[in-house]
Amino acid sequence: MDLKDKKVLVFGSGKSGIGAADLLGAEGARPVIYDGNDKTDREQVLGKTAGTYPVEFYAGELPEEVLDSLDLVVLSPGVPTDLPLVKRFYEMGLPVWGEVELAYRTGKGRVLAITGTNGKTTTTALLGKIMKDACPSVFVVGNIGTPYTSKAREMQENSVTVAEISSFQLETIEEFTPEVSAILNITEDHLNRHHTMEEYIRVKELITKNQSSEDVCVLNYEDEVLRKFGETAVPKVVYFSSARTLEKGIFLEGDTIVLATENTRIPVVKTGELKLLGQHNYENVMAAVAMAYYAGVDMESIRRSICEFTAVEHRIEYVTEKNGVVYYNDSKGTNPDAAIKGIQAMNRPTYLIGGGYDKESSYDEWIQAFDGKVRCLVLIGQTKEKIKAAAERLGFTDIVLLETLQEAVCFCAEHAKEGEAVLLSPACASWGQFDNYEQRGDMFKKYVSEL
Ligand code: UMA
Repeated sequence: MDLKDKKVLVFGSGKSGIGAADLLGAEGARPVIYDGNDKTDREQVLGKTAGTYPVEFYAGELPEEVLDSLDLVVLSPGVPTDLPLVKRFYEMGLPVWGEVELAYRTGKGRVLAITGTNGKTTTTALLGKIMKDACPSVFVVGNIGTPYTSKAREMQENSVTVAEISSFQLETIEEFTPEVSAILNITEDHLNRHHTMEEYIRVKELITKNQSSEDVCVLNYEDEVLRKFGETAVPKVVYFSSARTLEKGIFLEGDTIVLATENTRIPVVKTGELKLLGQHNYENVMAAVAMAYYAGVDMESIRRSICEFTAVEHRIEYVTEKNGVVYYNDSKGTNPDAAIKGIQAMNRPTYLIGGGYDKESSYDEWIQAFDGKVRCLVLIGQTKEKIKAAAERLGFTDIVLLETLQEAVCFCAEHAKEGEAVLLSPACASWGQFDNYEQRGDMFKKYVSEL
């Protein structure tokens, strides 16, 4: 579609909406920014745009005459596709793209894309580093925090885009085609948005929707759903495994990551040479290595990059030590499965701060993973009563309910003793109390620094 002079509704005025509007404006389209929240401040939103193109703005109700004049709708990831207004767009026959689709159609060069319930940010950042160390023009975009749309116009034919793509973003792709994709794992998350596990799995698998047999998809062999998906997927499948030796693929053998192809067997690295810790991180490393290798990067260069790479902010991030108590920020633990990795990584008795926005998850497995390590579970947010009930049902009763993150930090600081840890790993999204997990993690670090 030639975007010139097209009237395009940009739904959502967050990061993605601003990125999409700026891209559309630069392409000569006429963007209309719309936000369902009627309290959205017009001046604040318009102030974030590039200011180089005419733009309309509406919040709350969208006037009928605007609706009737549209050529295209671009959805922000947070906007559900089954919202009555979105259903109306479909009924009207309007094309509805996600901002990833818009960016893909406007951008140039090769695309490597990663999805999965957990580990995608670390894998994206790591693959981004590998590619940056090997190629002159690399963009790391998507769910990781930099909207894909905000970089699309800078991309050239020789560019490589490394994109973290969430299920929310995959729901609205049409032509988006990564040359190499990866699905790291699929565990229960975002059921309030996708309603059933079947639908969540279907959406995640859409990352391969347009891939041909020339393209590659990297899949986790230890994830039953993905192992099965690999049997029928169209692209060439490369499995990774942290639990067994594979005939072909990439796997952990003892303490060595090995890549085996039809005719070679390459010992890539020993886990002790990596700065990333934990089995889940070795899986992320294997996925990134396989993606880079099949994207044509030299193994010596890959090896150097992965050995240099350190952890991502907000993911089991060491904050500081005060009075013998170590503070960790795992704000990225936005679902029970991610939070299980957080508590598993602790090697001291831990004051665990959890709770937040309700994504209709089950907390049982998370609570079972406490494994005697949690001295006290400090709960905040919408889910606190629900988590408390689940914990008590499972026989865990050292629970404190508080209102704010600041109160939680102060409580932990007052009670934790030398040799213990305080871990923010909420098992829930931050929405309701914070804009996003980054803000929640930043506030945690601020409150800790003020102790
Ligand atoms: N809005 C509506 N109606 C709705 C829902 C939202 O009008 O029904 C409006 C809100 O009022 C708000 C705006 O949309 O003004 C927010 O849009 P958004 O929720 O899409 O958020 P962005 O700021 O654009 O950030 C999005 C991603 N957010 C979500 O997917 C919820 C960010 O992922 C991503 O980093 C960013 O685009 C850049 O690509 C965050 C996330 O939490 C990190 N992702 C989920 C996750 O990782 O689990 C999927």
